[in-house]
Amino acid sequence: MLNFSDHPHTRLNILTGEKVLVSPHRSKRPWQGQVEDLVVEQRPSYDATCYLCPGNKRADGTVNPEYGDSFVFVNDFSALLQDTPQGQYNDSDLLQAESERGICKVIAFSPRHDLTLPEMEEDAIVAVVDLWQQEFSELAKHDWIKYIQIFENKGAIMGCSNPHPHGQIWAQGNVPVEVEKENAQQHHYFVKHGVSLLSAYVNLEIQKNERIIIDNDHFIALVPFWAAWPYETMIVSKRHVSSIAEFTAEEKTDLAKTLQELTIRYDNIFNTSFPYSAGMHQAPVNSGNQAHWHWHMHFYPPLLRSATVKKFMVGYEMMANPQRDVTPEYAADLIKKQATTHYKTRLDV
Ligand code: H2U
Ligand code: ZN
Repeated sequence: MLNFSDHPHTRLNILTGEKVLVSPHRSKRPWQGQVEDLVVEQRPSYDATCYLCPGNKRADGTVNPEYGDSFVFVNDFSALLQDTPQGQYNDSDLLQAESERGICKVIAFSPRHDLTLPEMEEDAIVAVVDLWQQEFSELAKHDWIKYIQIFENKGAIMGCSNPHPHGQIWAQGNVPVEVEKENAQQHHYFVKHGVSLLSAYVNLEIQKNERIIIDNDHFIALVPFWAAWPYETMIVSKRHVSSIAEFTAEEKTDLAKTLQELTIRYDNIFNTSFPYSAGMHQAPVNSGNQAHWHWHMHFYPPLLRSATVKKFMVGYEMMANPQRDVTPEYAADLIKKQATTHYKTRLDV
């Protein structure tokens, strides 16, 4: 009989309809490799050469204000532009292209150059969540915008250009591929069962309690059953809301708490600033009824065995489908074992 911790098997990602290959027999050896010494990388709280620090000049010559909490501006090297002319190119069925309009923004999470989300105070993280909500609602007022992607690249290994804590928002005129996949899966489930796919999934996970890391009044953080990255997690709102625009003040506070605890646990795994790409998936805007959508946030961290040994998605993963060794249950257990106080604070003891 199939045993998840011994036998190679595939798991279905119900959000995308794709599969992941799990090969637990390959990881009988201890998994958590080298843990870094508790040496704290010191950054100044202000860096005169940083384009995100208050009062500094950015690439386009603009001077940042002396901002207090968080600060948002249009990306000086935006990948999408608002004034792009509309156009299509179709040469037979084979060569197809379409213009894409959009607005790209950068959000500095804090005026402090030396902090990261897990090191910020809860109130300061609430201010970031408030700004995300505000930006989402403002961008959605453009009726041509159909999707708003809020995300963060953290750490040089993820291509993050600057250690000053920041994220990005890209809003665009079409729904991108990953969101389209989740849209189809959630729609199918909602029409068939009358509840959102993620409400049903979270209820089942609460019953099983094998992959849950955080469970508070308004949010669950867990390692999804179908996680592909070693330490992949997902935050899901307990209430079925389709976007961040619907969060109440209480929910925003709980989201800030969840983000803080999850990222502290991450940092504690290898006593390092844990890199990841994280982003919210939520309903397309200006696109009619989106009742099937359920807000959630994915965390895709690249690390495998230590602060420097990353998991490569290559070979079989590129050609066939993602593959992992240890089970999602094992990863959840490991993240759950981490302390909820940041390792850097332990140095002060
Ligand atoms: P990362 O989140 O990948 O670090 O990207 C930060 C963005 O900041 C990047 O998209 C922008 C870059 O275009 N940027 C500015 O808007 N102004 C600057 O002065 C430098 C970088
Ligand atoms: Zn800075």
